[in-house]
Amino acid sequence: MDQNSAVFQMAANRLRQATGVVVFTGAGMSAESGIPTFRDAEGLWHQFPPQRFATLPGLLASAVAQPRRVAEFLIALLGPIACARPNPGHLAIARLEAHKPVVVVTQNIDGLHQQAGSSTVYEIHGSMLRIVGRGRRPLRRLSRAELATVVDDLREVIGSRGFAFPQLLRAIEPIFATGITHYHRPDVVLFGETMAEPDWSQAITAVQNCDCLIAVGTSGTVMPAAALLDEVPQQATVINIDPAGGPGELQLRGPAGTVLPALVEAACGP
Ligand code: BV8
Repeated sequence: MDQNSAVFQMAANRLRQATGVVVFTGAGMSAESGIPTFRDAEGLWHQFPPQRFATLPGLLASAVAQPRRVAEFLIALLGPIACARPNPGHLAIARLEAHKPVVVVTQNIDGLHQQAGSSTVYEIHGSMLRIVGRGRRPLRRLSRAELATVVDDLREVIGSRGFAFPQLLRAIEPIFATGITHYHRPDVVLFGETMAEPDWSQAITAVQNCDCLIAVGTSGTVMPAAALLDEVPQQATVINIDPAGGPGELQLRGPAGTVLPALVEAACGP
């Protein structure tokens, strides 16, 4: 990313003049924190088709028919989240709050924006760090350490002889249980499920009232999240930060962990 380029300077000027900023992030935002994206070459959906692993009916059917494969999916999904830390991109977004009102709207479920210090974060696909009951009734928070223990337990049992559905359920009991008297699950929006509220409604309102939206690390393929960009006011600036490019007037092609700190410093000073 050439910080002397005209497009970078224009993006910095627009951000400096902005009075209300929305940062809209996808999986690419956390790539430099060690969390794989979904649709890049090594992405999760290439190894684990979402219709079988990211819908509730698909996941339950796969858990009965292929418990080892579901264990592998959960290890691949939860392992990186359990040991992730905010990267310089997350920290730069949090620093921006010292200079202007910032709302983060994230499709990610890893809690890294809050851990970096961002104070207004709408998790429109929910969070892996919260456990809910029926009707998404909040039950408790889940620490990264607890998540790491579930992953360690899965790694331990997956290789045992006779590993089957009952052993899988036992290993994931801290995050998922279903029964007549008890039910709990991660507060994550799977495909076919409605968006997390009130975050989704608040995200739409924030986008409708911003004058600068920075889209970071999203392929714009998942709906209705990607349709948020249709809610940006006509006169607002849309900056896109992604090595592959993406929707937006100003394209800053590069990794979030490098481009965001440079952009925030150019706009607001060190
Ligand atoms: C719903 C939680 C309705 C789980 C996720 C309209 C048209 C077509 C389809 C639909 C539609 N409306 C609804 C649908 C169906 C479906 C859908 O969108 N399907 C898609 C696949 C076509 N949507 C839904 O089901 C949604 N629900 O609509 O409900 C309803 C109404 C009433 C009653 C019942 C239901 C729910 C969708 C939520 C699904 N859950 N996640 C989990 O996280 O494991 S989606 C999942 O994809 C993640 O949340 C992820 O964030 C999200 C989007 O992907 P991206 O974030 O964009 O990630 P991706 O890998 O694609 O791209 C990464 C980008 O980063 C790339 O561009 C890459 O270049 C870039 N990058 C890489 N490295 C870096 C980088 N950028 C910067 N720096 C780097 N270092």
